[in-house]
Order: sequence, then structure tokens, then C-alpha cells
Amino acid sequence: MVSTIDIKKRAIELGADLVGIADLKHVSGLPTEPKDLLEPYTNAVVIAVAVSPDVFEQIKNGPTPLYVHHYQVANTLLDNIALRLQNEIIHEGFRALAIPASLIVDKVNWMGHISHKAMAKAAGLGWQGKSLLLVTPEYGPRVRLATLLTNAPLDPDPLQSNRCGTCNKCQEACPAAAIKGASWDDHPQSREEALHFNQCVEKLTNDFAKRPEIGKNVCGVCISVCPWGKRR
Ligand code: B12
Ligand code: SF4
Ligand code: SF4
Repeated sequence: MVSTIDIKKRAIELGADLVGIADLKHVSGLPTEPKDLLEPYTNAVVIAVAVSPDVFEQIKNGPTPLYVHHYQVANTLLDNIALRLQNEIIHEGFRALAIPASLIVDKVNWMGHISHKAMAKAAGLGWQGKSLLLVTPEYGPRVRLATLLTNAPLDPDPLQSNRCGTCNKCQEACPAAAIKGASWDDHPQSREEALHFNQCVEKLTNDFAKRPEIGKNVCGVCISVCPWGKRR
């Protein structure tokens, strides 16, 4: 029988730094690809892998080759943990589906299968800060995320409230001036409420990704300046 405590222990054993359970009722209306992705499932196991603080301390105005490498390895670790948990849950007779850590499935609208940030928030791992990133009390936004959908009967974790307060460090530091500084108790109604979205996309795709030593749509500045990540 799959139990909440066993799944959480197993995720940590496999290399997750944080794990939480979401009741999918909290995310009804969230856009997914395909549209009925969530239908067979009742819960999500959301896992986070922390990225080394020293990687972020090297980030000043843009990404470093070291960050690109750690970002890719963290994605692979997340995909491995999620796939192994998925198969173990299936062996117990339930449905389970690991959602890739960082796959863009709609390149026009810049969407994955589902927003891991929204799922992590629903699983009580943290809140979506002014940067729109998932901020955790333990590691700030210095985590990468993945989601495992399942119909196994698991106990959901309590939600966390927004703790950005009067801070606006990410807004001040953003090299694309993309962060508007808006705040919310639950979640923004659109990405545009939080960001000048196209300015962020433009900076990542037409500047950072075109640098030969980077080659990916990464940045890391709004992650590195967040005081919740520096507390560790
Ligand atoms: C496409 C993509 C991008 C695009 C678009 C980003 C974006 N903001 O959507 C680009 C290339 C610009 C990008 C940039 C970055 N990305 Co990116 N990206 C993704 C990817 C693959 C899909 C995101 C997606 O589908 N968004 C869809 C929108 C609608 O979701 P959203 O942004 O969470 O915002 C909405 C919901 O959260 C909603 N919401 C929250 N709760 C609820 C509940 C309900 C009911 C409803 C209706 C809505 C709702 O409110 C928002 C408005 O609708 C994810 C991986 C994944 N599958 O999640 C990584 C991911 C979001 N990226 C990540 C990161 C770190 C970055 C960057 C910092 C770059 C970098 N690696 O250095 C920047 C940050 C930009 C920013 N400030 O948001 C991490 C975030 C980790 C974290 N701690 O939060 C992710 C989760 C990858 C991972 N596996 O860890 N990214
Ligand atoms: S990823 Fe970079 S450009 Fe985009 S919001 Fe964060 S700091 Fe700004
Ligand atoms: S830098 Fe400040 S405003 Fe931005 S997400 Fe972190 S705590 Fe929130």
C-alpha cells in the first residue's frame, strides 16, 4: 500500500531536498497540456532539488556556464527521482505520471505540460514571489522542481502564505526590468500581472541564449538576489 510518509521518505532517499503533496482541487482551472491532463488524478507529489548557493553567488548580471551545467544536472536528477517514484506507485496498482522538469511543449505561449511553480505552491512548498518564482522558506527560489501526478490516496500538505513583504530586490536587479513588483496572497491572475513577460523572454532568448558559453534560455538573477535564498 502506498503511504504518504513512505513516498516522502523515498523521494528524499532518491535525492529530493523537499517534497510536498498537493490536492489537485487547489489547481482546478490551471492551464495544462493537454487540457484534460489532470483528469485521471487526485493528487500531485511535488519535489524540489536545491542548487548550490555558491553557483548563485557567482551570478551577477546574467548566467554563468557553471549555472547552465548545474541547471541541466538538477533537471536530470528531478526527472530520475520522479520516474522512479512513478514506477514504484504503478507497481502498487495506482496511476502515476511524471511531468518533465523543464520541457517546453508550447513554444508559442511558452508553456510546459503544467506549471511546477503552481503545483509546488499547492503542495505547500512555498509561495510565488514577486519574481513569479516559487520561493521556499528553506532555500528561497534556489530550487528546481518537478511534479508527479497520481490517483494514490495521499494526505495533502497545508498551504504557505506569501512572505515577500516590502522586499523588491528581484525587481531592482532584473536586467530586463521585467518584474513589476506586484504581490498577491494566493496567485496572480496572469503572468503579465507579475511580469513584463516579453521583456524577460526577449532577454533570455535574444541575449543570454545567444552567448556561446550559455546557449540556453536561463538567467538566474532574480533567483540569486532573493534574501530567502541567501539566508541558508
Ligand atoms: C516555459 C518556461 C519558461 C519561459 C516562460 C516563464 C514563465 N514565467 O512562464 C521562460 C523561458 C521565459 C522561462 C524563464 C525562467 N524560468 Co522557466 N520554465 C518554463 C517551464 C518549462 C514552463 C512554465 C509554464 O508552463 N508556465 C505557465 C504559466 C501559466 O505558469 P506560471 O508561470 O506558474 O504562472 C501562473 C500560474 O502559476 C498561476 N497560478 C498559480 N497557482 C494557480 C492556481 C490556479 C487555479 C490558476 C488558474 C493559476 C495559478 O498564476 C500564474 C498566472 O496564471 C517551467 C517548467 C514547468 N513545467 O513548470 C520552467 C520553470 C518555471 N522555470 C524556472 C526558472 C528557474 C526560470 C528562470 C529563472 C530562468 C533560469 N532558469 O534561470 C526564468 C524566470 C522567469 C520568471 N521570472 O518567471 C523554474 C522555476 C523554479 C522556481 N524556483 O520557481 C521552472 C519551474 C523549471 C524547474 N523545473 O524548476 N521559463
Ligand atoms: S529571469 Fe532574468 S530577465 Fe527574467 S525576470 Fe528573472 S531576472 Fe528578469
Ligand atoms: S527577492 Fe524579495 S520580492 Fe523578490 S521573490 Fe524574493 S522575497 Fe519576494
